[in-house]
Amino acid sequence: MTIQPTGGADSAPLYAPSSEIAENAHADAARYEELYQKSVSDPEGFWAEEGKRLDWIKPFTKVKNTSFDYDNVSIKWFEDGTLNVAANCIDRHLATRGDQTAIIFEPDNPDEAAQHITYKQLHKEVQVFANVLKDMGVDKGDRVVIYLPMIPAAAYAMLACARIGAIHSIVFAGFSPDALADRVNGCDAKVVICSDYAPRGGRNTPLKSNCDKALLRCSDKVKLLVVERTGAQIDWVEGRDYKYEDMAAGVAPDCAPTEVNAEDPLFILYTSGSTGKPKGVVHCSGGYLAYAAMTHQYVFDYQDGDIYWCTADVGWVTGHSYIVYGPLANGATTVMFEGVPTYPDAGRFWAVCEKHKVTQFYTAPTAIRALMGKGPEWVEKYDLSSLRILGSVGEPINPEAWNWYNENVGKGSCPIVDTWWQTETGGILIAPLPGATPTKPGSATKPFFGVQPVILDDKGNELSGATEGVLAIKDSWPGQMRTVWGDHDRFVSTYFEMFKGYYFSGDGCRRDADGYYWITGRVDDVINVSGHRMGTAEVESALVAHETVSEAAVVGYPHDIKGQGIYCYVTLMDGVEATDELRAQLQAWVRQEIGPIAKPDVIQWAPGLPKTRSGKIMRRILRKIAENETDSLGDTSTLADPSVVDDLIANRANA
Ligand code: 6R9
Repeated sequence: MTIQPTGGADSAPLYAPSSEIAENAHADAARYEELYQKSVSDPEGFWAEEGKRLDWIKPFTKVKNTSFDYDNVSIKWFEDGTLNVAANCIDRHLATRGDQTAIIFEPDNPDEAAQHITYKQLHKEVQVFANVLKDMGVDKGDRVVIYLPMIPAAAYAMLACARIGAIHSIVFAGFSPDALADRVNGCDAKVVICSDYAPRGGRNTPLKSNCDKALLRCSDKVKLLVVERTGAQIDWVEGRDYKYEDMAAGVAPDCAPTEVNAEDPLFILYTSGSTGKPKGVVHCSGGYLAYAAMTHQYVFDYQDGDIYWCTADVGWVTGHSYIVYGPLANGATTVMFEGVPTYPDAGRFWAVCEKHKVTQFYTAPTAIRALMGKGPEWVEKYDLSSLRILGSVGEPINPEAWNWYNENVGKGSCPIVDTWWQTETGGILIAPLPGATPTKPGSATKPFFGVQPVILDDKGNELSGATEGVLAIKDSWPGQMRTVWGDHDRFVSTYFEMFKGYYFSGDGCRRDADGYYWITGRVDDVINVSGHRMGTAEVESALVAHETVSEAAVVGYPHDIKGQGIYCYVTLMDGVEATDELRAQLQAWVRQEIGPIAKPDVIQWAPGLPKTRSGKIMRRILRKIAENETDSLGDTSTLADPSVVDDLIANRANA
């Protein structure tokens, strides 16, 4: 059985789901239409029903209370219901699937044995972890920062927080001590959880020692809980540091779930915006979990017995919603992979799919492009017949990568779900449903239930039919973020100010004649490097923090594997010599300040930057130069000194 491309309304090929997939899926085309219509014509009724997919301690009577009105932005779902998120992800499955595997842990080193953790074991581990946190003084509403590799303890720690009503904030284990300290301080965390080391791709990141450095910049009340991963040597600060294994041996085995309100925060996740300071995106308990669970079930067509694998890291929102919360709320078996796609070789993903008989595989275009470059032989070595559905997330997937994924990994018979969403949206907003939506390579296709995308012009007018503009959403959905931690005004001004009455996504988008959505990338100063979001301002402020740098401007440029690369224009202090050595130093500096993902790909020395007479850097021009589109620079006459542009073009670095 092969999926045959047939023509859509435009020239893009259209891949219809096979009848076998459509018949067995949670939704076929007719069902999608019916449910979608209901979800937008009667959101109250639709979500009242969907809210029941969770176990409530006190059932909700109010469903939706949301306003996108600029003067009164407020989002509440199921607001008078109470529940416990960990009980929904674990306890309620015990009677029916206690011995089923909840988490398959696949370590970085393929010679190390995988672990199969059942729901019963997960229940035990999470209760003990919760009691350890309580012992350390963590109460309902307190913040806990988690800085862990992709090991089961990361899931235990998240669920332990949820069990006692504490709010977790995960910091990606690839972030630097400075980035970690900013986030610990930003949410005023009581406890930080780390491991001794983080094995990844055969290397070992010293997480404990990173914490030691970070905590020098934090309140001395912050406690550090250290989980053992490798057992290698670490330093110890008496009175501040707690060894998890010792603590766990001394606590009670049972911990009753704490009752929380649907609108109590479940987690904070810091993400980049167009200004320098990351925002603490707040997600709450009830609506988020219902939405994560529902999207996981429908978009991946999750069925009992499936082995679902999302290759993201729990440090990103994809790991929150689609490794831990969504799958576990659905009683699924979810794979946690500690490693990287190319270690020990470029066949690792497929080796893991074969080994665990993975049915749904969800990854990022950057990984696909990297593996594509290694040749199809790495895929062909493995038996991938267990795969049923493939997913993509993080950035637009280019049709070449889509086709390669479809032909080599899916063997032409696995629907590809290209899922568009954001840290802010909590769950998938635009994506095909495997049994319902014919796909087009490069399009995220159609909205999920309850989601009303609109395309606006730059004045905020809704455009109809086939068109292009910015992507906004017309009404709330339960997984939506509620606020920016500690700064509700920033929440309102970032997402609701520019286009009144809508949630503004920050993405550009095209809609074709079939009503399909094609995301064209960010329209703000956010760049997307290997699927990781980064504010150009963050890289700029790291650069100017270096003693030799007087000014810096950073833009994205097309990069074959990463999607976008980081291109920096740097003006040095008077008297500093521009050498290749200094260039390497600055690259290392940014890497150390933010983390390896932020390492500049290109640094071009810029004796001057193109500025308007009021002193604003004209990034549009810098972007064009970085993209090597110097013949379409547009109007440069408003520049204070147009000659700087000629110099930048003449000395353009070869990216
Ligand atoms: C889930 C996640 C969000 C930004 C988003 C957009 C880009 C994500 C995409 C996509 C095209 C897709 N993005 N998925 N662009 N097609 N399927 O990635 O969250 O890290 O917050 O990034 O990523 O630009 O605005 P986050």
